[in-house]
Amino acid sequence: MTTIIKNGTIVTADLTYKSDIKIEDGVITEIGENLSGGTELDATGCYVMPGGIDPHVHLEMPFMGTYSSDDFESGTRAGLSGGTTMVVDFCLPEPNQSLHDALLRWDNKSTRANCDYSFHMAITWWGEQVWNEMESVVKDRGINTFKHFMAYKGALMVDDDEMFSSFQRCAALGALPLVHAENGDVVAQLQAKLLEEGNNGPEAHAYSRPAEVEGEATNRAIMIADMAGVPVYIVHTSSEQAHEAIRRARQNGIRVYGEPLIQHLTLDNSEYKHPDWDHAARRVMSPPFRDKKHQDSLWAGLAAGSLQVVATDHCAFTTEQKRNGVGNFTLIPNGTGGLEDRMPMLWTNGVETGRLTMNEFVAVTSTNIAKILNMYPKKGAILEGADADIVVWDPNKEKTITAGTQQSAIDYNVFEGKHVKGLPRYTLTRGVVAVDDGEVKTREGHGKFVAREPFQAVNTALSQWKEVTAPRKVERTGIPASGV
Ligand code: DUC
Ligand code: ZN
Ligand code: ZN
Ligand code: ZN
Repeated sequence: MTTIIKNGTIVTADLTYKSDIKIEDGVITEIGENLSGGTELDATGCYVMPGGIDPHVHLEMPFMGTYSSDDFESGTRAGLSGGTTMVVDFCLPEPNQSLHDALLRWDNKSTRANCDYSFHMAITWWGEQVWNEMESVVKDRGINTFKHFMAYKGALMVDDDEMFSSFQRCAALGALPLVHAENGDVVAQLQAKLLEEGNNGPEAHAYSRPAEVEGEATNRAIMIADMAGVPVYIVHTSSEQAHEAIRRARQNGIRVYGEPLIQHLTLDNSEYKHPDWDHAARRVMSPPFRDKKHQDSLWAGLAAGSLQVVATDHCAFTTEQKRNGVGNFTLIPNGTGGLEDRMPMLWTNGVETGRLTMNEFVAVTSTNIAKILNMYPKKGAILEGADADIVVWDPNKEKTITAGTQQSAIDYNVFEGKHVKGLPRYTLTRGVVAVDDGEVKTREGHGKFVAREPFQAVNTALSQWKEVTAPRKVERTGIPASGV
């Protein structure tokens, strides 16, 4: 099957130029002028960009006594409708569960995906079995990223001992550790104190997770990763304190990546003071929304390159599910949606306002993460030989976001009423048209798992925690994401 994208302007992380694209059997086979033959898609007046990659989603995830309500079908459909052509979900083993058994469940759920996907493996418990299985997860399953929760005490949280061990294992295997950086012990104490004082509403959720909680944990994760001799990726970076820790480490030659969410960039903590309980509870996520000072820091980080990726942490719960926390904010399922709106919201608030260039937009929505996760240029690129995951972006197409017309399965949208300018005319997932002249088509089961090779391991810690007798040899080849 041949498709030609005609008359558009290609925008990549590096270049902007006019050219047509030929796609054969899901792969870009030619980029050049005046191409013809096959099905033609008219991109006149549009930017032709690598499809978005959302590296942080939780689809049909068992969490806080329930399951997140978008599954691999509705979640990926929502993504495609907004120009996102790949998602990476987190496989969460239960305590003492084999990592491979947990993966079987994720394999099952993901068969319905409308676009390609991959998994991160979460380290939810620790022991010799996990240490052993990590090797086959990397080598046999093509999963080169391991997530660590420093929060959710008594549930998902790992302590420093476990984290340091796991990071060293990652270093040896050529895997990249990911961290949810919030000090779970401090959060637990603050939650108990707030409840004791009678603060049980959604606004107390934000009080229980101040920016310091995130700054401390981010700094600790970075230092521990440095001692383990492994790069580290901080998910949902939401505060200046966390950003500062990342910036400082990068200046010191430590490879750290930071991932702000579109929610934290565009929504603030005044939402938690809304008089309507449902309104506030629907916005409860961790870390919580912050004030303008933090938002400005995140935008600055994207422009300056000290933060590299914009994600969503898409974890959608219905109003009914949120109401589990009436009378006790700690029981409100944590999570918000964003998969469908990430690209239009970032374009509108970033490119349209001049805060980001179009090339930076492509870098932070697609190319950077493809490099960091070691799947570039199969993903995140418009190059001959790359997968034809492409969005034909109409910068003049507008809409007002509303739950009534969204693809997501839940009954509200945290961006309700926001006006966006810049939307897909076409979205292609490996050459298959999923958004056709603005209209979403279901491609259930089309999505394939994307395996990712390990990185060449970085075996020398950059820090001095052990005696150095000879000049230290620092391996720098093959480390993820050179140039990111
Ligand atoms: N934060 C959320 O808000 N939801 C899912 C998990 C997380 O860390
Ligand atoms: Zn998290
Ligand atoms: Zn998450
Ligand atoms: Zn308008």
